[in-house]
Amino acid sequence: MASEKQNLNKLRRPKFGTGPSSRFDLHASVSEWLMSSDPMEQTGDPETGTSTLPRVARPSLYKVILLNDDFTPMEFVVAVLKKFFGKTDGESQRIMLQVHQDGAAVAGIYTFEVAETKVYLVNEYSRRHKFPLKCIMEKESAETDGQ
Ligand code: TYC
Repeated sequence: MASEKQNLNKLRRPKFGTGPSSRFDLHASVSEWLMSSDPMEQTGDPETGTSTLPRVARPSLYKVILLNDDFTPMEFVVAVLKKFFGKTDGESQRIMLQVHQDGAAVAGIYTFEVAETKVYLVNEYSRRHKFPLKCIMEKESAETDGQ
């Protein structure tokens, strides 16, 4: 009868791998390496409670701003706010009117790549519909936004 250890080995080793260079061993080394630099692992001094966890910077944020013009229909701007910025009908009406009255308004705040994509999609969508609606992005400034 097989010993307990032999039974355990049978369980751990998949059928396709036998020798030391098996896929199973490669898997084990890769997971070991991955976990060796786990940033979630508690380091530092447990006595003093001093943490040496790596500090992770918060990404910069960018305002996506819609600009006013004299030709784009109000309904088109409302539709853009709903389609590309996920705004409700009421919120879209409010933002559109703010752009109409003040010349510009923030449609949303995103990380760089998301903001860049929204700007591209909105400008392309407006161009294809032959409206001059323009969308720009601006880095959120620490001084002026009270952060
Ligand atoms: N000013 C436009 C009009 O009177 C409406 C408009 C609103 C256009 C917002 C652009 O981003 C805009 N038809």
